[in-house]
Amino acid sequence: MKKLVVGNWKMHGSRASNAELIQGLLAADLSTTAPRADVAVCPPAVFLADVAAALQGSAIAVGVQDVSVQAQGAFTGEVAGPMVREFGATYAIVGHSERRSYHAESDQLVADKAKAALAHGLVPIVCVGETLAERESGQTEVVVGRQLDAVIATLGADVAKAVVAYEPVWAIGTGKTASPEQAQAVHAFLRARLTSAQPDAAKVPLLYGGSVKPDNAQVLFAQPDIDGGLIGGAALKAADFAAIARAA
Ligand code: G2H
Repeated sequence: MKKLVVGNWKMHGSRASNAELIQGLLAADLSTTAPRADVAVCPPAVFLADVAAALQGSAIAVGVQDVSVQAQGAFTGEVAGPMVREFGATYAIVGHSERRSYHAESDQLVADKAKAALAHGLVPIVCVGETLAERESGQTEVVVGRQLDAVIATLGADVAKAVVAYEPVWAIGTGKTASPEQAQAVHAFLRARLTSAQPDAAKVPLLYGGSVKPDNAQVLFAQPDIDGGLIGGAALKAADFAAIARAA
């Protein structure tokens, strides 16, 4: 399977810094220097049009970091799938742990967002992951299984069209990375859960996220059930992001 490497810019950047970052990514010529990876970046929604225009014709796709469950209407502050499609988005991250914790997004809301993304022509990148306390109390599979089950139940056979990202909360932006063995074990669990629910979902790309850097990407991506990465901090430096894509 071709790897998928997605940059999650979170709430970083300005028009000037984005232009510089994109210039660096285009100069890295990822279509030839990272041929084993599909690559995408997810800027803050307000920059989507700029970034999509700057990357048009390149090998780098664009996505958003969240999407509304609604298509339009009186939902102040929300951004809908058809709107971001119009501005060139291909992917929508849903259920990132920062949204689950800071915005109280439930498993069902995340699943509904994944469904809305698909309905509007976006590929949902559904994030799941456990906190440190949950891992230490042996609850990792219970937590990620519950998060994934909501998506399986809501999407049905369409879950095969989604991407799933395993992001242990304790490894996000902390510099702590799950060991390749820890990540692989959870990915194998997620693969089995998906496949037993929907045989077609065996091919759902499973991304790892959480302090992926150029120096740990290769060993993570070499694991049999790790199909790529969701990259935060290291996606803000063109050289680092390009090196991670090349590690695929
Ligand atoms: C996890 C990841 C990107 P970072 O949130 O989604 O960020 O690579 O900075 O840990």
